[in-house]
Amino acid sequence: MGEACGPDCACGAPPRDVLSGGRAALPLLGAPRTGGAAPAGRHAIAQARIPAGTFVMGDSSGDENRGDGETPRHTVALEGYAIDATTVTNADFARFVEATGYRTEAETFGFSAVFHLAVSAPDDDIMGPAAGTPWWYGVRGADWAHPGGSRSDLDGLADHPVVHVSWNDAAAYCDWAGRRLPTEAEWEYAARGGLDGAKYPWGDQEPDDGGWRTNIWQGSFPRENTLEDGWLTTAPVRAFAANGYGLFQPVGNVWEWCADWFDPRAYERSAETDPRGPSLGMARVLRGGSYLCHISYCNRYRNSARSSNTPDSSMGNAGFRTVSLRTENA
Ligand SMILES: [Ca+2]
Ligand SMILES: [Ca+2]
Ligand SMILES: [Cu+2]
Repeated sequence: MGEACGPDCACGAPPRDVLSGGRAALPLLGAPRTGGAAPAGRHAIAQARIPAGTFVMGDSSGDENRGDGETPRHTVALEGYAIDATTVTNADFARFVEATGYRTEAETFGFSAVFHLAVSAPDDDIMGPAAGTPWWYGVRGADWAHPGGSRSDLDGLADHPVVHVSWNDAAAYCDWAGRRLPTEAEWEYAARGGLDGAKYPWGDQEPDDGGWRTNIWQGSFPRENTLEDGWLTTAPVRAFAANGYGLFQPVGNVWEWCADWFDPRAYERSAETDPRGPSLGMARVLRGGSYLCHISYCNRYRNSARSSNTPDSSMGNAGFRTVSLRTENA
């Protein structure tokens, strides 16, 4: 069960300054980030074409987490766009780093958030459990290439989602690749796969109905995972069937950064056409839930579920997918 985490607690990691014990986290010196100056990169991810159209955004099933602002439901119209069929993989992100020398914020700050059962690091690297969510540890040396800490690597994980990337890191990848992050509305419209008002990308059946349909948690959170879906942490990005638009695992596996600032009241004043969220904020939107979602404490493996974190935060269960630039929209 949820231990110190209440019913409104999401399975994302706490913000970076909470992980570092409530002190403002400072970047290590001598760690300049690059990425903008390199020539545009090759973005190799297969695309799903999303047709122009109108949909009802927000919770239709009554399962909303009220504090997250999944309602009021409202009608949204979007132009067509192309979205990555999968989240950006470790292999994709490695091409970006190799081409640009980019250093992620997990590297420049020197730590990232790792789920306790996924830590692979000497004790000295472990900064201690996070207040309120003791299954999250700040781990020095954890980054996209060392997802469990300094004793881990990417062996066998080339086709898994890149994780430990902050919103700022995701935006840097997009700049290089000639892409952008989806707006929250674009993300939800694509996740729905053409099934209006459904709870999940595949419809209204529960995720274990007829075999597991995505990668979440089974068993007793946060200690015992019975692995019925096959995966403790990340799964390969194509491990489960795609939705009606061809998107793999929009819900489950890893949280996905969106372009928008997060505000739980954003839907009360949303634009009807191509909404882009609040103009200011403290945290960016995360969508889709993760391998840590479980019905007992975080049911955010749903189309309308919302969460957020600060733009410099990173964790082992959040990544991103990208969309075409607006000038390229068909
Ligand atoms: Ca799982
Ligand atoms: Ca996902
Ligand atoms: Cu969750």
